[in-house]
Amino acid sequence: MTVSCNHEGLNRWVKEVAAMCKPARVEWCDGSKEEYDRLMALMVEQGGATPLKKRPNSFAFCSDPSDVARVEDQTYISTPTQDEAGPTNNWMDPDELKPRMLELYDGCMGGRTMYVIPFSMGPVGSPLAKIGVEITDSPYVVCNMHIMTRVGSRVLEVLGTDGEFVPCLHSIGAPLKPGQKDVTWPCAPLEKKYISHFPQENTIWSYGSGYGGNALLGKKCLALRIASAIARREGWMAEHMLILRLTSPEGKQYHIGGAFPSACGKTNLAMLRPTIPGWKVETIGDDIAWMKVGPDGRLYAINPEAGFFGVAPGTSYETNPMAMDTLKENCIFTNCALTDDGDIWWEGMDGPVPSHAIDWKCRDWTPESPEAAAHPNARFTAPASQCPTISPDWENPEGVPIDIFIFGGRRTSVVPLVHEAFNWNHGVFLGATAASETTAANIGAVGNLRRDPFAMKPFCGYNMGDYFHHWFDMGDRLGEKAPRIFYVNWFRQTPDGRWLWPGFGENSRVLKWMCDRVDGTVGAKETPIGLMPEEGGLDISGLDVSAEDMTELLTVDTEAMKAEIPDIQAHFDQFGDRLPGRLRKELGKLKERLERS
Ligand code: SAT
Ligand code: MN
Repeated sequence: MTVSCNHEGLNRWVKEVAAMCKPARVEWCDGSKEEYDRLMALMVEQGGATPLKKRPNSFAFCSDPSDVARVEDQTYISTPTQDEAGPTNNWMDPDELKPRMLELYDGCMGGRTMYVIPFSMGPVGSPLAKIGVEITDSPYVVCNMHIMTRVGSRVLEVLGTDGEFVPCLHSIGAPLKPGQKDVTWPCAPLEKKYISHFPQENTIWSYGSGYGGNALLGKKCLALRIASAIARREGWMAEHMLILRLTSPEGKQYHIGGAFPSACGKTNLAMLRPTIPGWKVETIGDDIAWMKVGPDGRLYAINPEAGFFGVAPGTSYETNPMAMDTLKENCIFTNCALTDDGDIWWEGMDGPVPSHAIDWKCRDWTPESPEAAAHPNARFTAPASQCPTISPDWENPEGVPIDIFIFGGRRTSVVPLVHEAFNWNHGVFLGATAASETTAANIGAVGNLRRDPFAMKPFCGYNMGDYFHHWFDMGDRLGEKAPRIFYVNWFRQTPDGRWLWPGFGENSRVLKWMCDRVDGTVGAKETPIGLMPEEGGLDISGLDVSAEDMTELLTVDTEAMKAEIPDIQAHFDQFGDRLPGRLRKELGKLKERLERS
Protein backbone atom coordinates (compact mmCIF):
# COMPACT_ATOMS: atom_id res chain seq x y z
CA MET A 1 0.00 0.00 0.00
CA THR A 2 1.38 3.44 -0.80
CA VAL A 3 0.83 6.12 1.78
CA SER A 4 0.12 9.61 0.56
CA CYS A 5 0.60 12.51 2.87
CA ASN A 6 -0.75 15.94 2.02
CA HIS A 7 0.49 17.59 5.19
CA GLU A 8 3.09 20.09 4.10
CA GLY A 9 4.68 20.50 7.53
CA LEU A 10 5.00 16.76 7.99
CA ASN A 11 6.43 16.21 4.51
CA ARG A 12 8.96 18.97 5.12
CA TRP A 13 10.04 17.48 8.47
CA VAL A 14 10.43 14.01 6.95
CA LYS A 15 12.62 15.47 4.19
CA GLU A 16 14.75 17.38 6.67
CA VAL A 17 15.28 14.34 8.86
CA ALA A 18 16.14 12.17 5.85
CA ALA A 19 18.68 14.75 4.69
CA MET A 20 20.28 14.72 8.14
CA CYS A 21 20.16 11.00 9.00
CA LYS A 22 20.98 9.85 5.46
CA PRO A 23 19.13 6.51 5.43
CA ALA A 24 19.41 4.17 2.45
CA ARG A 25 15.66 4.53 1.89
CA VAL A 26 12.51 6.05 3.38
CA GLU A 27 9.32 4.09 3.97
CA TRP A 28 5.96 5.41 5.18
CA CYS A 29 4.12 2.97 7.43
CA ASP A 30 0.46 2.14 6.82
CA GLY A 31 -0.15 0.01 9.91
CA SER A 32 -1.28 -2.98 7.84
CA LYS A 33 -0.84 -6.63 8.70
CA GLU A 34 1.15 -7.00 5.48
CA GLU A 35 3.59 -4.40 6.77
CA TYR A 36 3.93 -6.10 10.15
CA ASP A 37 4.47 -9.53 8.58
CA ARG A 38 6.99 -8.19 6.09
CA LEU A 39 9.09 -6.43 8.74
CA MET A 40 8.96 -9.42 11.06
CA ALA A 41 10.05 -11.71 8.23
CA LEU A 42 12.92 -9.32 7.57
CA MET A 43 14.00 -9.44 11.22
CA VAL A 44 13.71 -13.24 11.30
CA GLU A 45 15.92 -13.41 8.22
CA GLN A 46 18.47 -11.09 9.81
CA GLY A 47 18.50 -13.14 12.99
CA GLY A 48 17.04 -10.57 15.39
CA ALA A 49 13.62 -12.21 15.71
CA THR A 50 12.88 -15.82 16.60
CA PRO A 51 9.43 -17.12 15.64
CA LEU A 52 7.82 -19.08 18.49
CA LYS A 53 6.48 -22.51 17.59
CA LYS A 54 4.06 -22.53 20.50
CA ARG A 55 2.51 -19.10 19.96
CA PRO A 56 1.10 -18.21 16.55
CA ASN A 57 2.49 -15.02 15.01
CA SER A 58 4.71 -14.36 18.02
CA PHE A 59 8.39 -13.52 18.09
CA ALA A 60 11.20 -13.33 20.61
CA PHE A 61 13.99 -10.75 20.65
CA CYS A 62 17.05 -10.37 22.82
CA SER A 63 18.49 -6.93 23.28
CA ASP A 64 22.04 -5.82 23.63
CA PRO A 65 22.98 -6.21 27.32
CA SER A 66 23.35 -2.40 27.56
CA ASP A 67 19.82 -1.82 26.31
CA VAL A 68 17.42 -3.46 28.75
CA ALA A 69 15.46 -0.64 30.41
CA ARG A 70 14.73 3.05 30.43
CA VAL A 71 17.82 5.19 30.94
CA GLU A 72 16.62 7.82 33.40
CA ASP A 73 20.05 9.40 33.81
CA GLN A 74 20.12 10.18 30.11
CA THR A 75 16.51 11.30 29.83
CA TYR A 76 16.24 15.07 29.49
CA ILE A 77 13.55 17.70 29.82
CA SER A 78 15.11 20.44 27.74
CA THR A 79 13.43 23.74 28.52
CA PRO A 80 14.97 27.20 28.10
CA THR A 81 15.55 27.44 31.87
CA GLN A 82 16.35 24.72 34.38
CA ASP A 83 13.60 25.99 36.65
CA GLU A 84 10.97 24.96 34.09
CA ALA A 85 12.22 21.36 34.20
CA GLY A 86 12.46 21.39 37.99
CA PRO A 87 14.61 19.49 40.46
CA THR A 88 13.33 15.98 39.64
CA ASN A 89 14.27 16.07 35.96
CA ASN A 90 17.61 16.00 34.16
CA TRP A 91 17.91 19.26 32.36
CA MET A 92 20.07 20.52 29.59
CA ASP A 93 19.82 23.82 27.75
CA PRO A 94 18.35 23.15 24.29
CA ASP A 95 21.20 25.26 22.90
CA GLU A 96 23.64 22.71 24.25
CA LEU A 97 21.60 19.52 23.82
CA LYS A 98 20.45 20.12 20.26
CA PRO A 99 23.87 20.63 18.67
CA ARG A 100 25.16 17.60 20.57
CA MET A 101 22.33 15.43 19.27
CA LEU A 102 22.40 16.88 15.76
CA GLU A 103 25.99 15.76 15.51
CA LEU A 104 24.94 12.25 16.52
CA TYR A 105 22.00 12.24 14.11
CA ASP A 106 24.19 13.26 11.20
CA GLY A 107 24.37 10.14 9.01
CA CYS A 108 23.08 7.94 11.86
CA MET A 109 20.74 5.90 9.62
CA GLY A 110 23.38 5.01 7.03
CA GLY A 111 22.58 1.73 5.29
CA ARG A 112 19.21 1.46 7.06
CA THR A 113 15.59 2.13 6.21
CA MET A 114 13.99 5.19 7.76
CA TYR A 115 10.40 4.42 8.70
CA VAL A 116 7.77 7.13 9.13
CA ILE A 117 5.06 6.00 11.53
CA PRO A 118 1.90 8.13 11.84
CA PHE A 119 0.16 7.07 15.06
CA SER A 120 -2.71 8.08 17.30
CA MET A 121 -2.62 7.96 21.08
CA GLY A 122 -6.26 7.27 21.93
CA PRO A 123 -8.94 6.05 19.53
CA VAL A 124 -8.39 7.64 16.11
CA GLY A 125 -10.40 10.83 15.94
CA SER A 126 -11.41 10.84 19.65
CA PRO A 127 -11.60 14.33 21.15
CA LEU A 128 -9.13 13.12 23.78
CA ALA A 129 -6.66 11.60 21.29
CA LYS A 130 -3.39 13.10 20.06
CA ILE A 131 -1.46 12.36 16.91
CA GLY A 132 2.26 11.71 16.78
CA VAL A 133 4.61 10.78 13.98
CA GLU A 134 7.62 8.69 14.87
CA ILE A 135 10.57 8.49 12.54
CA THR A 136 12.76 5.49 13.33
CA ASP A 137 15.40 3.29 11.76
CA SER A 138 14.28 0.25 13.76
CA PRO A 139 11.81 -2.27 12.30
CA TYR A 140 11.45 -3.63 15.86
CA VAL A 141 10.10 -0.24 16.89
CA VAL A 142 7.68 -0.22 13.95
CA CYS A 143 6.22 -3.60 14.92
CA ASN A 144 5.95 -2.67 18.59
CA MET A 145 4.26 0.61 17.66
CA HIS A 146 1.73 -1.38 15.60
CA ILE A 147 0.69 -3.10 18.82
CA MET A 148 1.09 -0.27 21.33
CA THR A 149 -0.56 2.54 19.32
CA ARG A 150 -2.95 2.99 16.43
CA VAL A 151 -0.75 3.23 13.35
CA GLY A 152 -1.80 3.94 9.82
CA SER A 153 -3.20 5.88 6.95
CA ARG A 154 -6.38 6.70 8.91
CA VAL A 155 -4.22 8.83 11.17
CA LEU A 156 -2.97 10.83 8.19
CA GLU A 157 -6.57 11.36 7.10
CA VAL A 158 -7.44 12.83 10.51
CA LEU A 159 -4.26 14.92 10.37
CA GLY A 160 -5.38 16.43 7.04
CA THR A 161 -3.27 19.14 5.48
CA ASP A 162 -2.49 21.16 8.59
CA GLY A 163 -3.42 19.15 11.70
CA GLU A 164 -1.21 19.16 14.79
CA PHE A 165 1.16 16.29 15.49
CA VAL A 166 4.01 15.60 17.88
CA PRO A 167 7.21 14.91 15.92
CA CYS A 168 9.08 12.00 17.52
CA LEU A 169 12.54 11.37 16.12
CA HIS A 170 14.21 8.09 16.97
CA SER A 171 17.39 6.42 15.86
CA ILE A 172 19.13 3.40 17.30
CA GLY A 173 22.36 5.21 16.48
CA ALA A 174 24.11 2.41 14.64
CA PRO A 175 24.74 3.30 10.98
CA LEU A 176 25.97 0.57 8.68
CA LYS A 177 28.94 1.11 6.43
CA PRO A 178 28.69 -0.41 2.95
CA GLY A 179 29.14 -4.15 3.28
CA GLN A 180 29.12 -4.08 7.10
CA LYS A 181 27.30 -7.02 8.68
CA ASP A 182 24.52 -6.02 11.06
CA VAL A 183 24.21 -7.29 14.62
CA THR A 184 20.95 -8.71 15.98
CA TRP A 185 20.24 -5.73 18.28
CA PRO A 186 22.02 -2.64 16.98
CA CYS A 187 22.20 0.32 19.37
CA ALA A 188 24.64 2.96 20.59
CA PRO A 189 26.78 2.52 23.71
CA LEU A 190 25.20 3.58 27.01
CA GLU A 191 26.96 6.94 27.19
CA LYS A 192 25.65 7.92 23.76
CA LYS A 193 22.00 7.23 24.54
CA TYR A 194 19.81 10.34 24.83
CA ILE A 195 16.08 10.52 25.43
CA SER A 196 15.25 14.19 25.02
CA HIS A 197 12.05 16.16 25.29
CA PHE A 198 11.41 19.73 24.24
CA PRO A 199 8.04 20.47 25.86
CA GLN A 200 7.90 24.06 24.59
CA GLU A 201 8.01 22.74 21.03
CA ASN A 202 6.18 19.45 21.71
CA THR A 203 9.01 17.47 20.20
CA ILE A 204 10.93 14.33 21.16
CA TRP A 205 14.44 13.32 20.11
CA SER A 206 15.61 9.88 21.10
CA TYR A 207 18.99 8.42 20.19
CA GLY A 208 20.92 5.25 20.78
CA SER A 209 18.42 2.84 22.37
CA GLY A 210 15.95 0.40 20.84
CA TYR A 211 14.28 -0.50 24.12
CA GLY A 212 10.69 0.10 25.32
CA GLY A 213 10.15 3.51 26.82
CA ASN A 214 13.36 4.82 25.24
CA ALA A 215 12.27 3.96 21.72
CA LEU A 216 8.49 3.50 21.53
CA LEU A 217 8.04 7.24 21.72
CA GLY A 218 4.24 7.27 21.94
CA LYS A 219 4.40 5.80 25.43
CA LYS A 220 6.39 7.50 28.20
CA CYS A 221 7.79 10.26 25.99
CA LEU A 222 4.60 11.47 24.30
CA ALA A 223 1.74 10.14 26.41
CA LEU A 224 3.37 11.14 29.71
CA ARG A 225 6.24 13.64 29.48
CA ILE A 226 5.00 15.77 26.58
CA ALA A 227 1.31 15.17 27.32
CA SER A 228 1.69 16.14 31.00
CA ALA A 229 3.06 19.52 29.92
CA ILE A 230 0.26 19.97 27.36
CA ALA A 231 -2.32 18.82 29.90
CA ARG A 232 -1.27 21.44 32.40
CA ARG A 233 -1.52 24.19 29.79
CA GLU A 234 -4.91 22.92 28.61
CA GLY A 235 -6.40 21.96 31.99
CA TRP A 236 -6.49 18.16 31.87
CA MET A 237 -4.37 15.34 33.29
CA ALA A 238 -1.89 12.85 31.82
CA GLU A 239 -1.06 10.31 34.50
CA HIS A 240 0.96 7.12 34.98
CA MET A 241 -2.17 5.17 35.90
CA LEU A 242 -3.94 1.95 35.12
CA ILE A 243 -7.68 2.21 34.57
CA LEU A 244 -10.12 -0.49 35.61
CA ARG A 245 -13.84 -0.95 36.02
CA LEU A 246 -15.10 -2.80 39.04
CA THR A 247 -18.71 -4.03 39.02
CA SER A 248 -20.44 -5.03 42.25
CA PRO A 249 -22.80 -8.02 42.57
CA GLU A 250 -25.65 -5.49 42.37
CA GLY A 251 -24.33 -4.29 39.00
CA LYS A 252 -22.99 -0.95 40.16
CA GLN A 253 -19.91 0.23 38.28
CA TYR A 254 -16.90 1.94 39.82
CA HIS A 255 -13.96 3.24 37.80
CA ILE A 256 -10.53 3.29 39.35
CA GLY A 257 -7.32 5.01 38.29
CA GLY A 258 -4.21 3.63 39.99
CA ALA A 259 -0.77 5.25 39.99
CA PHE A 260 2.13 2.94 40.82
CA PRO A 261 5.76 3.11 39.71
CA SER A 262 6.97 0.86 36.87
CA ALA A 263 7.09 -2.83 37.75
CA CYS A 264 4.87 -2.50 40.86
CA GLY A 265 1.98 -4.57 39.54
CA LYS A 266 -0.18 -2.13 37.56
CA THR A 267 -0.75 -4.73 34.86
CA ASN A 268 -1.69 -7.36 37.46
CA LEU A 269 -4.10 -4.98 39.18
CA ALA A 270 -5.65 -3.87 35.87
CA MET A 271 -6.42 -7.52 35.03
CA LEU A 272 -7.28 -8.67 38.53
CA ARG A 273 -9.72 -11.52 39.05
CA PRO A 274 -11.58 -10.77 42.27
CA THR A 275 -11.60 -13.53 44.86
CA ILE A 276 -14.71 -12.07 46.48
CA PRO A 277 -17.85 -13.59 45.03
CA GLY A 278 -19.93 -11.62 42.55
CA TRP A 279 -17.45 -8.85 41.83
CA LYS A 280 -16.08 -8.34 38.36
CA VAL A 281 -13.10 -6.44 36.95
CA GLU A 282 -12.78 -5.13 33.41
CA THR A 283 -9.50 -3.79 32.10
CA ILE A 284 -9.33 -0.41 30.40
CA GLY A 285 -5.62 0.36 30.56
CA ASP A 286 -2.53 -0.80 32.44
CA ASP A 287 -0.12 2.13 32.32
CA ILE A 288 -1.38 5.54 31.23
CA ALA A 289 -4.56 7.57 31.73
CA TRP A 290 -5.56 10.81 30.02
CA MET A 291 -8.35 12.52 31.90
CA LYS A 292 -10.60 15.50 31.22
CA VAL A 293 -13.49 17.07 33.07
CA GLY A 294 -16.67 16.02 31.26
CA PRO A 295 -19.86 18.03 30.65
CA ASP A 296 -21.31 16.64 33.91
CA GLY A 297 -18.34 17.90 35.92
CA ARG A 298 -16.86 14.47 36.54
CA LEU A 299 -13.39 13.34 35.49
CA TYR A 300 -13.34 11.08 32.39
CA ALA A 301 -10.39 8.84 31.52
CA ILE A 302 -9.17 7.18 28.35
CA ASN A 303 -6.30 4.79 27.83
CA PRO A 304 -4.19 6.37 25.08
CA GLU A 305 -2.45 3.08 24.31
CA ALA A 306 -3.56 0.07 22.27
CA GLY A 307 -1.39 -2.60 23.84
CA PHE A 308 0.40 -3.75 26.97
CA PHE A 309 4.16 -3.53 27.39
CA GLY A 310 4.31 -5.56 30.57
CA VAL A 311 6.97 -7.08 32.78
CA ALA A 312 7.23 -10.78 31.96
CA PRO A 313 9.07 -12.34 34.94
CA GLY A 314 6.61 -13.20 37.69
CA THR A 315 3.66 -13.29 35.29
CA SER A 316 1.89 -16.65 35.55
CA TYR A 317 -1.55 -18.25 35.69
CA GLU A 318 -1.26 -17.86 39.43
CA THR A 319 -0.40 -14.14 39.48
CA ASN A 320 -2.13 -12.90 36.34
CA PRO A 321 -4.13 -15.48 34.36
CA MET A 322 -5.67 -12.78 32.16
CA ALA A 323 -2.24 -11.60 31.03
CA MET A 324 -1.20 -15.20 30.32
CA ASP A 325 -4.28 -15.64 28.12
CA THR A 326 -3.52 -12.33 26.40
CA LEU A 327 -0.08 -13.64 25.47
CA LYS A 328 -1.15 -16.69 23.48
CA GLU A 329 -0.61 -15.16 20.04
CA ASN A 330 0.39 -12.04 18.10
CA CYS A 331 2.92 -10.95 20.72
CA ILE A 332 6.49 -9.75 20.88
CA PHE A 333 8.73 -10.95 23.72
CA THR A 334 11.92 -9.14 24.60
CA ASN A 335 14.70 -10.55 26.78
CA CYS A 336 12.84 -13.68 27.80
CA ALA A 337 14.50 -17.11 27.66
CA LEU A 338 13.87 -19.58 24.82
CA THR A 339 12.96 -23.18 25.54
CA ASP A 340 14.09 -26.16 23.51
CA ASP A 341 10.54 -26.75 22.24
CA GLY A 342 10.28 -23.27 20.73
CA ASP A 343 8.52 -21.27 23.41
CA ILE A 344 9.54 -18.44 25.73
CA TRP A 345 10.11 -18.85 29.43
CA TRP A 346 10.78 -16.60 32.39
CA GLU A 347 11.30 -16.91 36.11
CA GLY A 348 7.98 -17.35 37.89
CA MET A 349 6.12 -18.87 34.94
CA ASP A 350 3.81 -21.81 35.74
CA GLY A 351 4.88 -25.38 35.28
CA PRO A 352 8.23 -27.04 35.67
CA VAL A 353 11.41 -25.04 35.26
CA PRO A 354 12.94 -26.12 31.94
CA SER A 355 16.01 -28.32 32.31
CA HIS A 356 17.63 -26.37 29.48
CA ALA A 357 16.99 -23.06 27.79
CA ILE A 358 18.74 -20.27 25.92
CA ASP A 359 18.95 -17.28 28.25
CA TRP A 360 18.36 -13.65 27.25
CA LYS A 361 22.06 -13.26 26.52
CA CYS A 362 21.84 -16.20 24.05
CA ARG A 363 23.80 -18.56 26.30
CA ASP A 364 22.92 -22.09 27.31
CA TRP A 365 21.06 -22.02 30.57
CA THR A 366 20.13 -24.71 33.12
CA PRO A 367 18.54 -24.37 36.56
CA GLU A 368 22.08 -24.54 37.96
CA SER A 369 23.16 -21.43 36.05
CA PRO A 370 24.15 -18.57 38.34
CA GLU A 371 22.06 -15.94 36.53
CA ALA A 372 18.35 -15.71 35.73
CA ALA A 373 17.30 -17.00 32.31
CA ALA A 374 15.12 -13.97 31.56
CA HIS A 375 16.20 -10.42 32.30
CA PRO A 376 14.25 -9.12 35.35
CA ASN A 377 12.85 -6.35 33.12
CA ALA A 378 12.02 -8.71 30.23
CA ARG A 379 8.82 -7.56 28.55
CA PHE A 380 5.88 -8.70 26.49
CA THR A 381 4.16 -6.52 23.91
CA ALA A 382 0.55 -7.63 23.49
CA PRO A 383 -2.56 -6.21 21.82
CA ALA A 384 -4.98 -4.95 24.49
CA SER A 385 -7.90 -6.29 22.46
CA GLN A 386 -6.70 -9.85 23.18
CA CYS A 387 -7.15 -9.46 26.93
CA PRO A 388 -10.12 -11.60 28.05
CA THR A 389 -11.12 -8.96 30.60
CA ILE A 390 -10.82 -5.99 28.26
CA SER A 391 -13.79 -3.70 28.85
CA PRO A 392 -16.32 -3.19 26.06
CA ASP A 393 -15.74 0.50 26.82
CA TRP A 394 -11.96 0.47 26.51
CA GLU A 395 -12.07 2.38 23.25
CA ASN A 396 -15.00 4.61 24.17
CA PRO A 397 -13.85 7.97 22.80
CA GLU A 398 -15.54 9.80 25.70
CA GLY A 399 -13.72 7.75 28.34
CA VAL A 400 -15.06 6.43 31.67
CA PRO A 401 -15.89 8.47 34.81
CA ILE A 402 -13.30 7.99 37.55
CA ASP A 403 -14.61 7.40 41.11
CA ILE A 404 -11.41 6.40 42.87
CA PHE A 405 -7.71 7.19 42.66
CA ILE A 406 -5.21 4.82 44.21
CA PHE A 407 -1.59 5.66 44.88
CA GLY A 408 1.02 3.26 46.07
CA GLY A 409 4.42 1.77 45.75
CA ARG A 410 6.56 -1.08 46.87
CA ARG A 411 7.29 -0.76 50.60
CA THR A 412 8.39 -3.82 52.53
CA SER A 413 7.81 -1.97 55.81
CA VAL A 414 6.17 1.08 57.46
CA VAL A 415 3.22 1.75 55.13
CA PRO A 416 0.00 -0.16 55.95
CA LEU A 417 -2.13 -2.12 53.50
CA VAL A 418 -4.59 0.69 52.86
CA HIS A 419 -5.53 4.13 54.04
CA GLU A 420 -7.86 6.77 52.70
CA ALA A 421 -7.16 10.47 52.37
CA PHE A 422 -9.21 12.77 54.62
CA ASN A 423 -9.99 14.95 51.59
CA TRP A 424 -8.57 15.95 48.19
CA ASN A 425 -5.80 18.16 49.61
CA HIS A 426 -4.64 15.38 51.88
CA GLY A 427 -4.87 13.00 48.91
CA VAL A 428 -2.57 15.25 46.90
CA PHE A 429 -0.18 15.13 49.86
CA LEU A 430 -0.29 11.32 49.78
CA GLY A 431 0.44 11.34 46.05
CA ALA A 432 3.18 13.94 46.37
CA THR A 433 4.99 11.98 49.09
CA ALA A 434 4.54 8.50 47.58
CA ALA A 435 7.68 6.42 47.83
CA SER A 436 8.73 3.09 46.44
CA GLU A 437 11.64 0.73 46.45
CA THR A 438 13.28 0.83 43.02
CA THR A 439 12.83 -2.00 40.50
CA ALA A 440 14.55 -3.28 37.37
CA ALA A 441 12.38 -1.10 35.11
CA ASN A 442 15.07 1.54 35.04
CA ILE A 443 18.82 1.20 34.81
CA GLY A 444 20.27 1.56 38.31
CA ALA A 445 20.30 -0.01 41.74
CA VAL A 446 17.29 -2.12 42.74
CA GLY A 447 15.64 -1.86 46.15
CA ASN A 448 16.50 1.71 47.18
CA LEU A 449 13.70 3.83 48.60
CA ARG A 450 12.89 6.81 46.46
CA ARG A 451 10.12 9.39 46.58
CA ASP A 452 8.18 8.93 43.38
CA PRO A 453 5.35 11.47 43.50
CA PHE A 454 2.22 10.14 41.79
CA ALA A 455 4.57 7.54 40.20
CA MET A 456 5.47 10.40 37.86
CA LYS A 457 9.05 11.17 38.89
CA PRO A 458 10.51 9.77 35.67
CA PHE A 459 7.61 10.99 33.56
CA CYS A 460 6.64 14.56 34.48
CA GLY A 461 7.55 16.85 31.60
CA TYR A 462 7.81 20.04 33.67
CA ASN A 463 8.58 21.31 37.16
CA MET A 464 7.02 18.91 39.61
CA GLY A 465 6.20 21.77 41.99
CA ASP A 466 3.89 23.13 39.27
CA TYR A 467 2.54 19.63 38.74
CA PHE A 468 1.46 19.53 42.41
CA HIS A 469 -0.28 22.88 41.89
CA HIS A 470 -2.05 21.41 38.90
CA TRP A 471 -3.42 18.58 41.05
CA PHE A 472 -4.80 21.12 43.53
CA ASP A 473 -6.30 23.15 40.66
CA MET A 474 -8.02 20.06 39.27
CA GLY A 475 -9.43 19.28 42.73
CA ASP A 476 -10.76 22.82 43.05
CA ARG A 477 -12.46 22.48 39.67
CA LEU A 478 -13.92 19.05 40.39
CA GLY A 479 -15.15 19.97 43.88
CA GLU A 480 -17.56 17.38 45.22
CA LYS A 481 -17.25 15.36 42.03
CA ALA A 482 -13.56 14.72 42.57
CA PRO A 483 -12.56 11.05 42.85
CA ARG A 484 -11.83 9.75 46.37
CA ILE A 485 -8.16 9.10 47.05
CA PHE A 486 -6.62 6.01 48.65
CA TYR A 487 -3.10 4.78 49.31
CA VAL A 488 -2.20 1.09 49.23
CA ASN A 489 0.81 -1.09 49.86
CA TRP A 490 0.55 -4.70 48.70
CA PHE A 491 4.22 -5.36 49.41
CA ARG A 492 4.61 -5.58 53.20
CA GLN A 493 7.01 -8.20 54.49
CA THR A 494 8.07 -9.58 57.83
CA PRO A 495 11.67 -8.82 58.85
CA ASP A 496 12.64 -12.29 57.60
CA GLY A 497 11.17 -11.59 54.16
CA ARG A 498 7.78 -13.32 54.25
CA TRP A 499 4.95 -11.51 52.41
CA LEU A 500 2.23 -10.40 54.83
CA TRP A 501 -0.44 -9.95 52.19
CA PRO A 502 -1.21 -12.47 49.42
CA GLY A 503 -1.92 -9.72 46.87
CA PHE A 504 -3.15 -10.35 43.31
CA GLY A 505 -6.84 -11.44 43.27
CA GLU A 506 -7.11 -10.87 47.03
CA ASN A 507 -6.51 -7.16 46.42
CA SER A 508 -10.18 -7.08 45.37
CA ARG A 509 -11.02 -7.07 49.10
CA VAL A 510 -9.28 -3.73 49.45
CA LEU A 511 -10.94 -2.37 46.30
CA LYS A 512 -14.33 -3.41 47.66
CA TRP A 513 -13.64 -1.48 50.85
CA MET A 514 -12.93 1.59 48.73
CA CYS A 515 -16.23 1.20 46.86
CA ASP A 516 -18.06 0.82 50.16
CA ARG A 517 -16.38 4.02 51.36
CA VAL A 518 -17.52 5.84 48.20
CA ASP A 519 -21.08 4.61 48.85
CA GLY A 520 -20.86 5.47 52.53
CA THR A 521 -21.81 1.94 53.56
CA VAL A 522 -18.74 1.25 55.67
CA GLY A 523 -17.09 3.29 58.41
CA ALA A 524 -13.43 4.08 58.91
CA LYS A 525 -11.25 4.86 61.85
CA GLU A 526 -9.22 7.99 62.00
CA THR A 527 -5.46 7.51 62.29
CA PRO A 528 -2.65 10.06 62.05
CA ILE A 529 -1.98 9.12 58.43
CA GLY A 530 -5.55 8.82 57.20
CA LEU A 531 -8.75 6.81 57.42
CA MET A 532 -8.38 3.07 57.84
CA PRO A 533 -10.67 0.03 57.94
CA GLU A 534 -12.38 -0.52 61.26
CA GLU A 535 -12.32 -3.91 62.92
CA GLY A 536 -14.31 -6.11 60.52
CA GLY A 537 -14.53 -3.36 57.86
CA LEU A 538 -12.40 -5.23 55.38
CA ASP A 539 -14.08 -8.34 53.97
CA ILE A 540 -11.60 -11.11 54.84
CA SER A 541 -13.99 -14.05 54.80
CA GLY A 542 -12.22 -17.12 53.44
CA LEU A 543 -8.88 -15.36 53.39
CA ASP A 544 -5.86 -17.29 54.57
CA VAL A 545 -4.09 -14.58 56.55
CA SER A 546 -3.54 -14.89 60.28
CA ALA A 547 -5.12 -12.44 62.70
CA GLU A 548 -1.65 -11.25 63.76
CA ASP A 549 -0.64 -10.56 60.18
CA MET A 550 -3.90 -8.68 59.56
CA THR A 551 -3.22 -6.55 62.62
CA GLU A 552 0.32 -5.88 61.42
CA LEU A 553 -0.99 -4.92 57.96
CA LEU A 554 -3.52 -2.47 59.38
CA THR A 555 -1.47 -0.84 62.11
CA VAL A 556 0.11 2.57 61.82
CA ASP A 557 3.67 2.50 63.04
CA THR A 558 3.71 6.01 64.51
CA GLU A 559 7.41 6.01 65.32
CA ALA A 560 8.38 4.80 61.82
CA MET A 561 6.13 7.45 60.28
CA LYS A 562 7.67 10.13 62.48
CA ALA A 563 11.08 8.99 61.35
CA GLU A 564 10.08 9.66 57.73
CA ILE A 565 9.18 13.31 58.33
CA PRO A 566 12.70 14.68 57.72
CA ASP A 567 12.87 12.83 54.42
CA ILE A 568 9.50 14.27 53.35
CA GLN A 569 10.68 17.70 54.47
CA ALA A 570 13.84 17.40 52.36
CA HIS A 571 11.80 16.10 49.44
CA PHE A 572 9.56 19.17 49.68
CA ASP A 573 12.44 21.60 50.18
CA GLN A 574 13.91 20.81 46.77
CA PHE A 575 10.92 22.53 45.13
CA GLY A 576 11.59 25.84 46.91
CA ASP A 577 8.98 28.49 46.07
CA ARG A 578 7.30 26.20 43.60
CA LEU A 579 6.01 23.95 46.37
CA PRO A 580 2.30 24.66 46.95
CA GLY A 581 1.63 26.07 50.43
CA ARG A 582 -1.13 23.50 50.80
CA LEU A 583 1.47 20.71 50.81
CA ARG A 584 3.47 22.36 53.61
CA LYS A 585 0.23 22.75 55.53
CA GLU A 586 -0.60 19.06 55.10
CA LEU A 587 2.87 18.12 56.33
CA GLY A 588 2.37 20.33 59.39
CA LYS A 589 -0.95 18.65 60.10
CA LEU A 590 0.57 15.19 59.74
CA LYS A 591 3.31 16.10 62.22
CA GLU A 592 0.71 17.35 64.69
CA ARG A 593 -1.40 14.22 64.37
CA LEU A 594 1.64 12.01 64.88
CA GLU A 595 2.72 14.02 67.94
CA ARG A 596 -0.76 13.73 69.46
CA SER A 597 -1.06 9.98 68.96
O1 SAT B 1 10.19 0.73 29.14
S1 SAT B 1 8.90 1.32 29.53
O2 SAT B 1 9.09 2.68 30.00
O3 SAT B 1 8.01 1.35 28.40
C1 SAT B 1 8.20 0.38 30.74
C2 SAT B 1 8.26 0.97 32.08
O4 SAT B 1 9.33 1.27 32.60
O5 SAT B 1 7.19 1.12 32.68
MN1 MN C 1 4.75 2.45 33.38
